[in-house]
Amino acid sequence: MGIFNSKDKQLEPPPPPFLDEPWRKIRWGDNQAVLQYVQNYKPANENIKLLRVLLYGPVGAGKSSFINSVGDIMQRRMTNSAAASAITSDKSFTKQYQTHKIQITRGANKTFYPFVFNDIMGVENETASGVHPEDIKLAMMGHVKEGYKFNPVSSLSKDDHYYNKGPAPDEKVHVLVCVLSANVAEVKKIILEKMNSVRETARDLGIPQMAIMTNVDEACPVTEKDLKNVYRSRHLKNKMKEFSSAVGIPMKYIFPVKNYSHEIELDDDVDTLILSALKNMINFGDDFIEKNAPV
Ligand SMILES: Nc1nc2c(ncn2[C@@H]2O[C@H](COP(=O)(O)OP(=O)(O)OP(=O)(O)O)[C@@H](O)[C@H]2O)c(=O)[nH]1
Ligand SMILES: [Mg+2]
Repeated sequence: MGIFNSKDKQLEPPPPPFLDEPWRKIRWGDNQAVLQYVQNYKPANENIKLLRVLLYGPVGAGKSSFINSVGDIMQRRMTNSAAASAITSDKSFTKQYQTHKIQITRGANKTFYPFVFNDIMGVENETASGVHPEDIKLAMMGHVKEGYKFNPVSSLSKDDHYYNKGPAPDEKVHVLVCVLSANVAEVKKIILEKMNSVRETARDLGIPQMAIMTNVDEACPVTEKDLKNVYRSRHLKNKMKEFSSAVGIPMKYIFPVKNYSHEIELDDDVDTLILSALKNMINFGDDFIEKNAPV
């Protein structure tokens, strides 16, 4: 039986929540090849030792959790590098500018992967709250020194001790990643405006941009049950389309992920989505390094 409106005219039944075929192909369980690809990565230019990824986005979107999750996957165990918030709040948990490196070997001769992540304070709702968009721009250009404590009221000034006057090529950002949660109804206009001004700067600097959509588990119960449903969920696809038009990043540069949040063991499907996003981050950043680095 169909659904009838007041005039007894039959309405279209709602579309089924699941697509027959996944709309993006991804090789579940083929993590070894991607893991190896990432493990073997070396920046395209030998004058650049590190590929730098900058994550930005609303408070609580999962920026720190994503960095932690990449650390967990690369080190094949649970770690705790970019402490994530344990409670949800509208104030940013991350307060300082910090570079997160991932160890290859532990002990006396520590070595690190040649890609690093910069974690920043979240973009907040009010005008004088959260990270100052100008600080994100300065970070992209490599002017923000490690340990700088974000001040929502004013941006880092040129004579501040934390202002890096002459950033080296690998202190600059090579790929900008917008982080959004699939589990929010709508991103507020003021947040989008702040994010758009960051994107314009990245565009002017030629820095490649992509996005990750976190919390796909919380936003879609069937995906929570089985992460392999992520590209068959109509809801998540619509959510991605919504984000794509809100932030102006094409769908093909948006990657859904589920961050490690409560797990104590690694999971192959969680790893597949995060590695897929990570591989693309590295590739986009490396394209930029190849084009722009000094020879
Ligand atoms: N279920 C689930 N929880 C997540 C996911 N990503 C993040 N979380 C949880 O969401 C909360 C906020 O995550 P954070 O990583 O601290 O977010 P953030 O973007 O760094 O936030 P600020 O530093 O405050 O701007 C934490 O409790 C995480 O465990 C996800 O993909 N799935
Ligand atoms: Mg954080």
